Amino acid sequence: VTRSVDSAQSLIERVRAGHVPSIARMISRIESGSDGVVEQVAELYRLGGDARIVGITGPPGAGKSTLLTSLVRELRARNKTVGIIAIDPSSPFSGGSILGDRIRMGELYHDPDVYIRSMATRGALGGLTRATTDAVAVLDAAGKDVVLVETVGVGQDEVDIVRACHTTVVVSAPGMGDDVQAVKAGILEIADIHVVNKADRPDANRTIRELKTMLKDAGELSTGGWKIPVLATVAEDGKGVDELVDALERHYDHLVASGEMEERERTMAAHRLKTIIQNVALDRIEDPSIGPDFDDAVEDVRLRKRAPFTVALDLLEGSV
Ligand SMILES: Nc1nc2c(ncn2[C@@H]2O[C@H](COP(=O)(O)OP(=O)(O)OP(=O)(O)O)[C@@H](O)[C@H]2O)c(=O)[nH]1
Ligand SMILES: [Mg+2]
Repeated sequence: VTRSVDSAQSLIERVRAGHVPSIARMISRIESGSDGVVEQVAELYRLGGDARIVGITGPPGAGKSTLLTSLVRELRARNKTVGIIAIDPSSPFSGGSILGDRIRMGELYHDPDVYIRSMATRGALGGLTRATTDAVAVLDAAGKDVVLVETVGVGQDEVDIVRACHTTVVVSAPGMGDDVQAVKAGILEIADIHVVNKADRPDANRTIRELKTMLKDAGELSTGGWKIPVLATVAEDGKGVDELVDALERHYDHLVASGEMEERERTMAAHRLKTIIQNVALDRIEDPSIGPDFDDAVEDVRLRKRAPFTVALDLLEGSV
């Protein structure tokens, strides 16, 4: 027992030192729910809190992964260490390819100050999983200056990413068709920074104008003293990426100076707690060794013997 405590301790120390294989092992332990991982994550969580967490979201194919690669290059040029969690889009909406990303980000895998990890998307209740947010906490505790979280902006993830990050960057691209209007409408209010990627395309200016008009109409060009920038990038050759890093730094300074940082971190903590409570409650309710039988409860509701709300409360009480 002493030995496993020792090795658990040294794993945490190696993670803290930014040791790449140890970070990888720690995240694998999280993914597989290994013994003692809850305590390890708890310790790492207490040790973290210094990283800037930046969410990158947007419709499939907008160029998020390519932009991420250029963004990391620019951050490294400014001596920042970087962690990346790419939420593996198993959704049918996305053409996201891990293999493609690996080739695209290939050079980054050789830099010991960059750590990249793809993780499966969605828990039982949708959105970012506990494993994903725990992995962010690991990279934070590992001393990464910036942790980037890439998600495909369709549905619940869009809202979730805001509740897990200090700054949210929404990436769109020109010529994505009418449905991009709906996507934009859904993600308009979550962006701290808008990026129109593929600015090398001739129709990029129109997209930028449209986006600015939409923001203006929604009265959201500026919130809490922060003027939401609409930036143009060509992720493939890095054009506009230094302006994006400047904007990220300005936003961070704004959060600190305005006191909004505290508010965001409160939102992040509250959301994490709520998500965990939901997951734990559901796990317990569905575990027949703990509470009343879930399948029996389902039958009672199906046969209308008892009302869903009553049954749900009974299950919750029986599970504690
Ligand atoms: N012309 C042009 N093409 C780009 C640019 N950035 C990315 N692309 C291309 O757009 C395609 C999609 O790029 P990705 O980076 O995989 O896009 P993504 O948003 O990560 O895609 P998903 O992960 O599938 O949602 C690729 O073929 C890229 O080479 C750009 O600035 N200009
Ligand atoms: Mg991608």
